[in-house]
Amino acid sequence: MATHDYQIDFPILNPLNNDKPIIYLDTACQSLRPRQVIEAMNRYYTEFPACSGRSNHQLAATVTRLVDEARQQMARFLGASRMEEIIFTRNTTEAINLVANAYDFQPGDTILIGNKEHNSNLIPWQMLVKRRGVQLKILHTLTDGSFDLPGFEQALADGVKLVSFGYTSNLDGVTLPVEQIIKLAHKRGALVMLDAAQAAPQRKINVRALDVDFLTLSGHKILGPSGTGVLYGKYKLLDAMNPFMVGGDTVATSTYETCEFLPVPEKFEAGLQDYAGIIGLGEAARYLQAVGFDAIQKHELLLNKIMTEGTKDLQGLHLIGPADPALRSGIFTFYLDGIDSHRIALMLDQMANICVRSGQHCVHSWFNANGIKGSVRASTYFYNTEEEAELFVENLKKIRKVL
Ligand code: ALA
Repeated sequence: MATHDYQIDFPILNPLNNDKPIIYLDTACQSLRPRQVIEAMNRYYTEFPACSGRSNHQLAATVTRLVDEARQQMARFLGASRMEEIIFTRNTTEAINLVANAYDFQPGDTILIGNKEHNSNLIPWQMLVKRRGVQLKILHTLTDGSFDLPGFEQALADGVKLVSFGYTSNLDGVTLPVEQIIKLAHKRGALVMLDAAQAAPQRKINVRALDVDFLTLSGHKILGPSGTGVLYGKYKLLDAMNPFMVGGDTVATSTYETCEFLPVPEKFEAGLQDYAGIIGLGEAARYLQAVGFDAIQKHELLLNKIMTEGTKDLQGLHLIGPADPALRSGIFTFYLDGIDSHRIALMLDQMANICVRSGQHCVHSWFNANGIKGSVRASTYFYNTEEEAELFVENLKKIRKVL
């Protein structure tokens, strides 16, 4: 992969702009954005900074057209059958909250999630337990960290309304066998939602081929603007759901007593939207498709191998997740005996401009259950080079030597 050619597109990586290059290994939190995305957003603010779907003047008509194009782009990106199945949200968190609050869950319904879920796929369900009397069940991974298919089948046999799993874990990078999961769940009449926030940046997703009922992603992890995201849902399901947030542009008309809601997707997109963000997100999807997911996966594996092999003899290093880097996508999460993870992250930053994330990565429940205080997560993408992965290893060794 010609990583250096891509780096030119990312302002903080472009060597022409920076004498002290940043080594950005925090893509699992937020990816960087190429200039094409930034320029698409700037065009909105400079050339047609108006509303979509409301006013009739020329600026508004341009925004309406570009928002429609972005929706079509995201529908193609996910393989949706129609663009109305794409709901723009602020992020994955909002998309999951939308389903949790708008789907007609009944007291006693069971929601099944995994034991490594991000807080965004845990807390909305905990709230439903309190507010609507649903039951929340947790499926634990097997001792080797792999998905417990027999345990899953057993849980389904007990009756489950919705299964909601992280497609790829933001903690250890492990991807679930989603095809099998969806088939088994549907056989037992359960709906499936996939949190694809970490999967969408590195694999081709086809919601129709998967037959998944709901799927969420965050724009900021796929080269898109902060504060953008998508909820995909099968049209029939979305159509039957009540809106979550209500207000302007969700209704066809209203009286003082009542209102008539617009169809999907408008009924789920209340108020003025982040038009620059939506247009930028469409551009991000276009850019990512041009890079290609096969190339991204191959490159992530190359870098993860360098980090895994380079640190395997480091005294007191504990890897979180499987030893084989091929099972961890672009994620390398670890802790070092005797050194606070935040201290490691600060030292990497100060010593070599290496940006990583430290702490519990919004998966507090897993860390608390396992009695682990925190960890350091280095996450790579196609814009990282082999030399950067080697520098990460080198600096980690230096830290181990001095502490
Ligand atoms: N989910 C994001 C992360 O893992 C915030 O860093």
